[in-house]
Amino acid sequence: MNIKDFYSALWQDYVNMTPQAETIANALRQRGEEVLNDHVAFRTFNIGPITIKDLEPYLLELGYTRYEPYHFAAKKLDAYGYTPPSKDLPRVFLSELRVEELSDTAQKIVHDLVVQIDAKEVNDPSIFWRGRLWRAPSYEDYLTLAEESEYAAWLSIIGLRANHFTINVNALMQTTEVAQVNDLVEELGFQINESGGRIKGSPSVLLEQSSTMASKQEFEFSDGQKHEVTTCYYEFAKRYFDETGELYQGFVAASADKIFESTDMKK
Ligand code: OOG
Ligand code: NI
Repeated sequence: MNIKDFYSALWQDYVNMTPQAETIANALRQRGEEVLNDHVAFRTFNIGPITIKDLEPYLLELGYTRYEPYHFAAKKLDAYGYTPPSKDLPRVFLSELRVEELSDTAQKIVHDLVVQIDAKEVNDPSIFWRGRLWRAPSYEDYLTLAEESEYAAWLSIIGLRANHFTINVNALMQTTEVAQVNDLVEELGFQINESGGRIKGSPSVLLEQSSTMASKQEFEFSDGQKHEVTTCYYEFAKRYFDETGELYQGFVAASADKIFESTDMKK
C-alpha cells in the first residue's frame, strides 16, 4: 500500500471519530498555516493476533524503522516509537497493554474479545483503521476494565485505529508555540488535557507536547445500554535540536504517561 493512501484512509477514519480535529486543522489553515503531522499513535493488546509483534511488519512494509522502546509500569503498557521513511511523514507511536498484569476477571474479559479476531484478517496496513475486531462488550465489562485500566476499556470499544494525530508545531509559520495552539483550541471550544500541566515536557527534554481531551460519542454496548464514551483526541508537538544539531526523534515517557489520560472518562 502506498503511504499517502495509508494516511488519507487513516485520517478519514480518525476525523469520523474526532470531529474536533478537522475543526482545529481548518482553523489553522484559515490562518494560513500548513498542517503537517508529527506522529500518529495506536493502542493494542499484547495477546491475540494484534500484538506489537504482529502489527509492526505493516509499519516496516510502509518504510518505517523501529526507533526506541518505552515502558509505563503503572499503566501496564509497553511501546515503541518508529521513524518514517521521509521527514515530511509522521512518526508512529505504537503501544500495547500487558494483559497478564490485569486481574483474572479483567484478563478474561480481554481474552473473550481477542479470541473473536480472525488472524487472517490481520494481513495488510489497513488493519490500522479496522476498528473493533470483536463484538461490543457489555457496559458492565467496560466498567470493570475501566476500573483497572482506562486504556483497556477504551480499546475494548474503539479498537484499532488512530488514537490521535499530532500537529507538527515546528512546521507552523505563525503559531510557533504550543501555548498558542492551546489558546486556539480553547477559543474553538475544546478542552486541553491538563494532567501533568497544559504543556508536557520542555526544551530541556527536547519535546513539548499538549493534547485535547478526546471527543465523545454515544456507544451501544452488547446489552443494549447506550452511554457516551471517549473516542480520539488531537495532539500538538514541538521538537528541539540536541547538542549535535539533530532534531529530537523520540518520545518522552514522563509526558506520554499523562497524554494517555486524554481519553479518560473521569476527566
Ligand atoms: C499515546 C500517548 C502517548 C505521546 O506522544 O507521547 C503519546 C496514547 O494515548 O495511546 O501519544
Ligand atoms: Ni502522541
